[in-house]
Amino acid sequence: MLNPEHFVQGCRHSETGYRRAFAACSKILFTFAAASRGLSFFYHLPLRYMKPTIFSLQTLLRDGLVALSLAGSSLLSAQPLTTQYAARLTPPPVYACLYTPEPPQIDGNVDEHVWERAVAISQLHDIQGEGFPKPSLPTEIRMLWDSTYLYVAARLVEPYIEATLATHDDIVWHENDFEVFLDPDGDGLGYFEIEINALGTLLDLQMSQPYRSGGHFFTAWNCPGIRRAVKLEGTLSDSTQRDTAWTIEMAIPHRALAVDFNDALAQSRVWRMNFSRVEWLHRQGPEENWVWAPTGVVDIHMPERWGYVCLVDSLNEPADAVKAETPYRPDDYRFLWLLFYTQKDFYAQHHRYISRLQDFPLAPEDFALLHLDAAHGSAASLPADGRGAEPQVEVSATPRAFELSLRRDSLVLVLDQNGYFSVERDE
Ligand SMILES: [Ca+2]
Ligand SMILES: [Ca+2]
Ligand SMILES: [Ca+2]
Repeated sequence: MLNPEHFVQGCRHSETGYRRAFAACSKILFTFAAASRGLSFFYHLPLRYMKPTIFSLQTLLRDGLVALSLAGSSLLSAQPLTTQYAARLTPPPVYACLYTPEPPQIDGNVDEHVWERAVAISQLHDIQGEGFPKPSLPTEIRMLWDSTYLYVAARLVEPYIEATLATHDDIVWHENDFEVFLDPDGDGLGYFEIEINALGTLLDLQMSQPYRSGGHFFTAWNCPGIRRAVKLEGTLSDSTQRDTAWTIEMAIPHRALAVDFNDALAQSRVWRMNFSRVEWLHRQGPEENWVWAPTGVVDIHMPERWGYVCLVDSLNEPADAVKAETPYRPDDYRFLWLLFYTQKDFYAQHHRYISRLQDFPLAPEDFALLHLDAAHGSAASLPADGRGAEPQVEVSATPRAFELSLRRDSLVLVLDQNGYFSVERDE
């Protein structure tokens, strides 16, 4: 029998293989120290305005920072990349998930006092994000955690509660459902999906990697030890009566999400998660996909777009005073993903990846993500020796594979062509 966990380990091993291969590739380094000296603006201008840049190019070449190439300029459009990919670059939500000394009773009642302290997510969005209709029915979601479980409570306002699929691992999203997506280690691979309908029927599966990277799903994975309960404020599948809502309570064991023999908690206290509510407003479809963190396209399998769920220890502070912190700058991460999306579109056109940073059609506006002009990384705030807050971006590629990295201080964010993301500490 195929063990999904082994498969995920296999994936990771092959990822390591790729990364070794990359190490042999020639690497091109562009240091944003140039930007801190006010040069990046001029460096990127040549793609559009050749004339005024001669002096700046000379300066750059004198600094030995770049050898300019316009090979990537066929992707050039009138807009900066951050505008072209704006729907996929909105900041994901960040949620402070509070520790609870007292576990909630998994009985479908989400009004018990334990839940009162949990922060409520009360606004879902169309999966495509801004500019698309807001969900017509309210949903409220809360989370808590302890040393054994992640707890999820949801209340879905629903005038007609319907569900007929009753067998475990039925495709419950063919009817109205509630879905939880979990990538505890945030590496974009080996993540989990748990869906439930108003009958309490579960569809639980593990994904090797997103479909865009050739991923497969394993419904044979049955979230071990999960506890759940559903409660109806109304009657099931009875169209003669108007209903109010249905509620869900889940206790998901950390150990059920373990990869590489690690407890998910030991791997990370900041999980990547999303919630989706599939609502068939019209029987013939298409279905609505209302999500916590919009991905920007009709594809939930973009773990890089999911929310950050920070499992915080705080017991005594009021929930809204608890600070949720991500383990790296989300904007640095988004900059890497901007390069990723550009690579994928470039590959679709040219059947090869861009191998040098200077070949990306980046505009000065795109560097705003790196906060070079903001308090964090302005020229004025950078240390005189050029080290410290300035980020360095590295691109290496073969025609069919690539690796992107962004180093800021001792933290290195790494992303490859499969969307495999890792954080390395370079002491
Ligand atoms: Ca309860
Ligand atoms: Ca993962
Ligand atoms: Ca399953």
